[in-house]
Amino acid sequence: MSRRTPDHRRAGAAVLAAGTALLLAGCTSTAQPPAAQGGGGPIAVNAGDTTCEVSATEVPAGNISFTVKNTGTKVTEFYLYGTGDRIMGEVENIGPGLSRDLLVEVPDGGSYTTACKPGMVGDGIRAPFTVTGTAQRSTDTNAKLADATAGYTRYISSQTDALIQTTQGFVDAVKAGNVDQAKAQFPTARTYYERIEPVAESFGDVDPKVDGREDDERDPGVAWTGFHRLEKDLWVTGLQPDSAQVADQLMTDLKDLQGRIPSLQLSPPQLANGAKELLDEVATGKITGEEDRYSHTDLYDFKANVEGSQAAIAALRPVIDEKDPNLGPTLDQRFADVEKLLEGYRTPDGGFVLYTQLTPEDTKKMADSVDALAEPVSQVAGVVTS
Ligand SMILES: [Cu+2]
Repeated sequence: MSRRTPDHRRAGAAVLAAGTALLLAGCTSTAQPPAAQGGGGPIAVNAGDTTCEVSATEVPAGNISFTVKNTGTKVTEFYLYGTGDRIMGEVENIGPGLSRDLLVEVPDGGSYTTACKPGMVGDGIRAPFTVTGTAQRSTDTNAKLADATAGYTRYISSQTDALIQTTQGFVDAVKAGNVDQAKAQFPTARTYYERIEPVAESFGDVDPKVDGREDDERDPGVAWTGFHRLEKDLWVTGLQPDSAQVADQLMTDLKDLQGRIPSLQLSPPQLANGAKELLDEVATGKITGEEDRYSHTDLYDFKANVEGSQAAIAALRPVIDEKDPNLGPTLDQRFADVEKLLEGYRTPDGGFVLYTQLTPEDTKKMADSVDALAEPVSQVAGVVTS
């Protein structure tokens, strides 16, 4: 999670689907073309410090695209929520003056909510948003897209199972007061969470409990819980009278997450958006050392975020290859470049060096390499829905 960290990096050129139009003629997909909105283009969102102007508030069901421009002075984010604040789509970390695109598949008509969150805190500036009619799900009309989401859902499910198992070991060590063992297990248990973080975030209330930071905004009376609270206990303050209780709560919250996976119904743009979000997480949370600020085990999370991003892209790969044959090899190369760079920071025991051992040149190289990867990844949502 990276809600509070300003984005100092350049915005990747998130041009959706540019250059794919020519390929459409030979494309065998039966998916419907993106619905026209607001005169055919994407819906423009002007996100200011106190305003959130959305150029259309009623659109037909189908693929809906937004271009979010930050016209304010704070880093902002934009959400489309369904019932119960279920996140249909989001873009985070939009710096002042920057624009980012968001493509969301909304097959069911009904009442939705748009929200800009200047400063990336609180409930945001909200407005009702209506989707009319119904559209066929792209996974109902395109077998390759159906395979992609089914394959990725299996990945999510296996990662969640492993997360429960490894976190149990970590929780047991905390409860036994075995600090060394708990410290050793902390980065490993987190790996499974960091690989699937966008899915956990889509459930809204899970991620703040599991992965929240001490300085995150919480409702009055809500205590700071989760991995990072225990990280502080283990590395800084020593185990506290309520550490065991926090550890048990972490398991409860993760089992809650696991229980929600069977009802997960992911759309292809969500896979692509999630792959991009994971790279944003790397840029804003790991390369800054912000996420694991007590243990400095950020590179484990970095690796896990990249692996999770790669898994989502891999699931979509047959569709990518069908629609834009040049994109897949570029993605392969950029993932390989990041992987190679990270491998240079391994320790003899198979782990990673601590964040505090990195020089500014190291983190600069990492940021550049992740930027270079984020650019083709940001094209995937547009390509797979074209
Ligand atoms: Cu995180």
